[in-house]
Amino acid sequence: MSDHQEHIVILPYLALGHMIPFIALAKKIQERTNYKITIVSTPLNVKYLNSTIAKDSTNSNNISLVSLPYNSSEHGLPPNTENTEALPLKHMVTIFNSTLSLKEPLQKLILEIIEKDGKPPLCIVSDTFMGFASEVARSCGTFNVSFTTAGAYGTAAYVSLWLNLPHLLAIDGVFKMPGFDDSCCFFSVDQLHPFMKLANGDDPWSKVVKSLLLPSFDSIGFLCNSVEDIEPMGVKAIENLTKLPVWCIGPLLPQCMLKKSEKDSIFESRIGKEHGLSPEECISWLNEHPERSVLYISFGSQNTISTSQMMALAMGLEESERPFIWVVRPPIGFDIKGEFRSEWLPKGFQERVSKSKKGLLVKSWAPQLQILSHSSTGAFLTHCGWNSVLESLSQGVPIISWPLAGEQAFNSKLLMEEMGVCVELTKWYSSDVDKEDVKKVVETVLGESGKGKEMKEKANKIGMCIRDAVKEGDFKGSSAKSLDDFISTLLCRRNMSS
Ligand SMILES: *[C@@H]1O[C@H](CO)[C@@H](O)[C@H](O)[C@H]1NC(C)=O
Ligand SMILES: *[C@@H]1O[C@H](CO)[C@@H](O)[C@H](O)[C@H]1NC(C)=O
Ligand SMILES: *[C@@H]1O[C@H](CO)[C@@H](O)[C@H](O)[C@H]1NC(C)=O
Ligand SMILES: *[C@@H]1O[C@H](CO)[C@@H](O)[C@H](O)[C@H]1NC(C)=O
Ligand SMILES: *[C@@H]1O[C@H](CO)[C@@H](O)[C@H](O)[C@H]1NC(C)=O
Ligand SMILES: CC(=O)N[C@H]1CO[C@H](CO)[C@@H](O)[C@@H]1O
Repeated sequence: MSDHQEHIVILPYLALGHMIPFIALAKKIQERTNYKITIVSTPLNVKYLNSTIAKDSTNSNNISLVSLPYNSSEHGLPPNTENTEALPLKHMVTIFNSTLSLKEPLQKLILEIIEKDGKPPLCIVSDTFMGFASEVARSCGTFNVSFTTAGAYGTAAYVSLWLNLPHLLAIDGVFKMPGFDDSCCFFSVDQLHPFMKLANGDDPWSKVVKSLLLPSFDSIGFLCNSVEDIEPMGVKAIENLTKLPVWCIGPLLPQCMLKKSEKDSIFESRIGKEHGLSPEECISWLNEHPERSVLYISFGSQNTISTSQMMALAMGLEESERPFIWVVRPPIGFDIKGEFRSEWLPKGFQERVSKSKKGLLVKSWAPQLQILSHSSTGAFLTHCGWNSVLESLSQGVPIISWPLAGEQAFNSKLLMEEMGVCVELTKWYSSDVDKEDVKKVVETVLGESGKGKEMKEKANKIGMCIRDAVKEGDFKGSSAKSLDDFISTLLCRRNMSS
């Protein structure tokens, strides 16, 4: 390797929803700078990352993968469990905590890199949940940067909640979220995931999450997979909480979604996932439906709902008579990778909706990007994971939210209150949902007039803003400029310290 070539080491959290934007970030920095990038993870995740990167013909040899020793059994996790996908909820805090064991091996790796390159890497970009990388960076003479794969608003609320526990002071179920501007600082205890509601500083979740997040404040700044103009109050809140600069460099989405004109001709598959349904089949089904008429339903790769919720959703959909594509995954209590069973849905549901062409049930994974960018798609019922939110908004598709984990209810609040592009159907696993609720919300959001029309217009505007943010060339968008600024800040710091 040449003496001048810079090297960046990146460390994603052990979840697919985090690794996907990390790979996109690595590619983006690599293409822009030609720096060498090393992605670090555990053995099985590296195997997965390797297979997804290998499938991508545009990858140069300058992105490499290194695995750190990790054995899930030694942490009390099921054997060969190295990421959160399909991991039962009760183990979630254990896998979080287990990541601390990567600290020493990471340090050893950085020292090896220094020996090989003759200088420290330019920086370590670590997931906000891997704050311990800050200490490793310092001890090795480099800089630490925190990358949050969630949105700015969701990140700020999530971090503030765990670090400050403001809900303990709630009055009538409402509390102020420290760090947020006074105009948008009121949050409701209802918006808290059951684990957060119980957090009091002494429970395992509070202790573990705090110990992982807090060291991230000791970095030189935060990278965020978002666009500053779509959630300025979130960006301000992170700056206010951390006293660090925030670079919004998102959305980290495939190119085909960001250039409206090309989207119909490009079939880029979602990395690492085998489709249950080919994009072509999906498109031809969508082609048979009027513009903006179809509801797309998916709760992501990590989450699922209960059997009774599935029943209510199915009945509500059938009564609404709106066409839908539904990615059906086994409900809670069933093996997430198991076979589909018809008893999860009302009797005869599948046959009826298939015969009437009202519904398309997809049993593993749907080509989400193609569906969202199709003009027949009118709304997205989603758990509000940030990747799904960005995918939907980038295409101007309004959202029906059903938060299930993490910071998702904060995302839903942002989408409803600040952006006006969303209606919330219900929350979490245990909540009751009625077929009438489903019907009502679907009617509202897909409605051609009133609130539905308003939401569509707002979503279109936000979509344009998102696509503009990543434009390169003479009229660079805000995220492209922000990425330039990030890289020049690193170089500047390197020069100051050497
Ligand atoms: C990645 O896969 C290739 C084969 O496709 C293999 O030669 C290589 O050793 C793998 N690298 C890692 C880090 O697993
Ligand atoms: C990797 O980076 C080096 C230094 O800039 C460059 O010479 C080389 O062509 C790059 N390799 C690939 C495969 O892009
Ligand atoms: C992981 O640890 C368990 C228990 O200590 C051991 O039985 C197993 O062989 C280890 N697995 C690997 C891949 O080293
Ligand atoms: C920063 O956070 C504090 C404490 O929550 C709050 O009072 C203040 O208004 C915030 N400042 C800005 C600019 O948002
Ligand atoms: C987290 O891991 C450490 C060992 O690294 C252990 O001492 C601690 O008890 C664990 N905490 C929880 C809540 O599992
Ligand atoms: C833990 C650590 O190394 N923190 C450093 C991160 O970067 C800032 C800015 O350079 C330093 O002040 C911290 O000490």
